[in-house]
Formats: sequence, structure tokens, C-alpha cells
Amino acid sequence: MSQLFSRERSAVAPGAVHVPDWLDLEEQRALVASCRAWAKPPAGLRVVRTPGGGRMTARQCGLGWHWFPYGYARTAVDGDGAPVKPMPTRLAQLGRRAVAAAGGSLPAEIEYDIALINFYEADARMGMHQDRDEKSDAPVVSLSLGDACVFRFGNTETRARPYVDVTLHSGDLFVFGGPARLAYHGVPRVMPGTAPPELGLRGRLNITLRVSGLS
Ligand SMILES: O=C(O)CCC(=O)C(=O)O
Repeated sequence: MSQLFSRERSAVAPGAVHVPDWLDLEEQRALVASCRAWAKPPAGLRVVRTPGGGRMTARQCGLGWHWFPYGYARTAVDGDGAPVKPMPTRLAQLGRRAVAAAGGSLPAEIEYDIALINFYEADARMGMHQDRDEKSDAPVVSLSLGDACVFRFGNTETRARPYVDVTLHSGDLFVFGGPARLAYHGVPRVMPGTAPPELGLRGRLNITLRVSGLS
């Protein structure tokens, strides 16, 4: 990505690390192609409805486990009911490499077994929330593809300030674990038209890797 200042890796909060440009263009292309396949039915991208009657503007599907508000299932219980697609070994390995790249390590017996794929069109966003439906405190690994976005990373107590806004670009890695594992976070804004043209993607994809702690 060409820009005036190079983007540096940064510790956004204790336990939260942003690694810009972690995925090269070939890796990004391969992940976008896979996301296109994962997004298809059965158990493909769906609109997520919340118990209060709202609907999330980012569409989502899962691999390994299906997340719904607020739990995990092996089938798309709030979608077409189909069995969730399996967690690819290469994503589990990517999660482990991501933790290492962020300066951490994952015990050998722990494996990433959930991938949530979020697709954001220009006006989609995600409200401040905690990732708290897992039974494991392993770090959350987040990969960005396509349009850049503002990623808001806050504190563990409240959705409100203090928080930090970080611009995530295509290929960026963000990992949060340890004292930051239950920090509130969200995506207040996507920046339409900022995806690398070579990627052939309009919009933003986010792949979030998690350890379920479920059997
Ligand atoms: O799209 C992102 O970067 C954040 C996704 C997220 O917070 C989630 O899936 O829980």
C-alpha cells in the first residue's frame, strides 16, 4: 500500500496488538477466494437478528462453529439450519502464526476451531460488544481484507470511552488476548473504495479466529 508514512506495529492496549500489512497480496487473494466459497449456502452469509429485534448490518457466517446471539451451535440455527462448514486446518494454523506474529504463543494442545466471516458493505458497521460466548481465554485473531475501516478498541468495563480508533487496512492483523480479551470493540465506519484494486473485492471482509473451548 503506498502512503506517506509507513504504518508501524503497535500495542493498542496491554494484550492488544495491531500488525499492519501482515498478509501479503497473494495470501489476501487466496483468503478472499475462500471467503467467496464459504459465504455460499448451505450455512452461508446471513443477516444476524438480535433478540431485541435489531439486525446487524454486517452479514456473517461461521466455520467450525456457528455463532448466533448469544451462543454457538454446529448448525446455522438462526439461518438455513444447515450444518456449519468445517474449520479449515490452514485457518487454525494461520491463527497460531498470527498469535506468534503478535508476540504471543498458544499452548500446543489449544487449536483455533472457530472462524467468523463478516462482510461489510459501504454502510455496514458493528456496534461495541465483547466476544464472550467462548469458554476459552485464548486470544482473538482478526484479519482484514478489502476496504479499510475504523476499528474501535475500548476497555473491559463499558462500551463508552476510553477507547482507541485504529484504521485497519487490507492485510492487517489485530490480536487481543490476556487483559484485553474481553475488551469492548466495534467497527463504527468502513471506508468505501479503499480496497487494493488487485483484490477485486468491493466492501470489507473480516475473518475472526477464536478458540471455542467447547467439545
Ligand atoms: O470486523 C471486525 O474487524 C470486527 C469483527 C468483530 O468484532 C466480531 O466479529 O466480533
